[in-house]
Amino acid sequence: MSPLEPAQPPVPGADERVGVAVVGGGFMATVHSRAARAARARLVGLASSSPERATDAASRLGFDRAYASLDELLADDAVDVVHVTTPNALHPAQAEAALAAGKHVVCEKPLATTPDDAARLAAFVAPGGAAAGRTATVPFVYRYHPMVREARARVRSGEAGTVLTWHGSYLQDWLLTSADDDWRVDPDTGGRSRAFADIGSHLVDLLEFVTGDRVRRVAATKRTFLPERARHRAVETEDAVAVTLETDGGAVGALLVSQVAPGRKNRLHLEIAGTGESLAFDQEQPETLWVGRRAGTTIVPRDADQLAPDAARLVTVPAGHAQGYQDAFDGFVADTYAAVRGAAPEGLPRFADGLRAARVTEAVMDAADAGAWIDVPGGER
Ligand code: SOE
Repeated sequence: MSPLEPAQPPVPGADERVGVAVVGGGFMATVHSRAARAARARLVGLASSSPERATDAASRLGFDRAYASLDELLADDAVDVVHVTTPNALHPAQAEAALAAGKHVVCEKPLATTPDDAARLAAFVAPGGAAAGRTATVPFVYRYHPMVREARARVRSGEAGTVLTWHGSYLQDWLLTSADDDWRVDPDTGGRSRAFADIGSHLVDLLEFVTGDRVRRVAATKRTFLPERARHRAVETEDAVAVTLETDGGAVGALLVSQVAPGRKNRLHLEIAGTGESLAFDQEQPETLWVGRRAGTTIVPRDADQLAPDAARLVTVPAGHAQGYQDAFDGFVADTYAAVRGAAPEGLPRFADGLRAARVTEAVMDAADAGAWIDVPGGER
């Protein structure tokens, strides 16, 4: 890896379009590219695992050109922001190379497969780091559902009261059978944790984001129900994990994360109970927030006129017209590019948040392996 040299970050002028390149050509490259286009960026080019794949993905996703290599991409002065959408194990080297080349970076989660690598990346862009001032974000995109912001605003205003309990689950079924396979299954490409790093990290990020509280320690149990898959004969990464937790603020919580839950496609559900009200959000029903009080319950609709300002600003289509996953991604990418231009958008998930997720993930895996409570190191947010 090349050493980082201090460099002035490229800041496009107000009337210039942000120049974007993507590394990777899979599902997430498609989602990132759509969001970049929605934010009126210029889709400059794309690099993938081979020149042929890059050519195919660049033309499919509407980029001006394909690059034969990451080095070629990084040498292109027309690129202001690099989106890293490759398998997890490649993130640290590619994100670091992009920062060293003077680019702003959006790096898919997990930011890195070890806390040490995530800490190194976060330190580069922290004040005093070699790439300080550069925008470096991680797509914890569920923060960009307006109803998540509404829940957060109700905690921040005191309306929800003191938060007593957290519970939540993130359930999928795309890895349900031994015929289902993916690079995430293999620790060499995906990292030590699969289900928790891939989706449990979203759940904890959201709970910490909404409550402003932090996980202090965890106990966990995990299972690999399918030890053999189509291309992987000795699977070690977890299909499911259950976590009990305590927070700095004195709340207790329980979480279930599974990629083998039939019928659940992408069901993130979280609920917090405060002394004033309970708040529940379901990613498969993102148009509403359930608010429970002892005197009765309310279903709050995604109607900008009824929401807190930070929630209302993310409403992009009128009430009654569905707004979902890609819209959340679009909001995240739009805020990233606003930060590139010098703004400080509220709640933008940055590399420090990627480091936080890496630390929580490591603690959950350690707790499951040891059968003991494990403290989550803090201090980076
Ligand atoms: C696959 O599990 C996946 O695409 C995750 O990698 C994303 O982070 C999540 O948003 C949807 O599911």
